[in-house]
Amino acid sequence: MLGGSLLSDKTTVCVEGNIGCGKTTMLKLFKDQVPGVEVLTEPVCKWQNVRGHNTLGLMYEDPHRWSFAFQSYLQLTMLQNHTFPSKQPLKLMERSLFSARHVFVENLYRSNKMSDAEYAIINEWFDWIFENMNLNVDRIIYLRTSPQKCYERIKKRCRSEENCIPLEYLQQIHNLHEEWLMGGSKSNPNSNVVVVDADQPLEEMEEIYFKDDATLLHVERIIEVQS
Ligand code: TTP
Ligand code: MG
Repeated sequence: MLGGSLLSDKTTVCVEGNIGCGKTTMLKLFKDQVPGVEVLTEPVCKWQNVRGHNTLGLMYEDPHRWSFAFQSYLQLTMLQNHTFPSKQPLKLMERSLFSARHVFVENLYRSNKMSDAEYAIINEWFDWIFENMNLNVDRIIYLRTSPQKCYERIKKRCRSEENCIPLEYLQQIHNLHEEWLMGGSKSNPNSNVVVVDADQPLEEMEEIYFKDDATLLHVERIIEVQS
């Protein structure tokens, strides 16, 4: 899954972790404080307005009916970010095609919200894209949180579509992140994953990102190597 050398022209790092773990907050910090980084936050607003349709809302209201359509569109928007030509040496992306597939689609299928045929079609698309397009991901930063913390943060931020998310759903999403990024699973064979304990208050995470040698500094070194 992961490929490319850190010495290649462009480096792509994807930030992953449960819903509400602090991905966007982290990306904003990088955008403001680290030169040479192109930050691509997740296009949630696109999902909320596909030619006037709030597909994120539809998916939460009736996942059996809408999850396939939603994940199909989401896959397109992720591909748009993967192929976005970065002007900076480091492209920092919120999420990826890989978490959409290995976490969210997988969860919808395992919880019987996506049918066998829908799952097969999404996977045909995913496999074709993976095999035919150069999705260069050099590193994943995994913001690892407890589902309980994410639950509290989601309640606090009040994204209206997410009012109905139960703790149990966050536990499932957490488990699949763990399976994908920590389990040495087949879906992530050559993993280059930096794990960050992101349970601390978001305000305190800044200190961790900018002081912890294993995370932010590592990314800065990538920029240094290239410049
Ligand atoms: P996240 O991708 O987890 O983004 P976030 O902004 O909630 O995370 P953070 O606070 O860490 O920045 O989820 C965004 C919403 O989209 C959330 O309601 C879950 C949903 N989603 C899916 O249903 N399927 C998917 O494949 C993805 C990537 C997200
Ligand atoms: Mg976000």
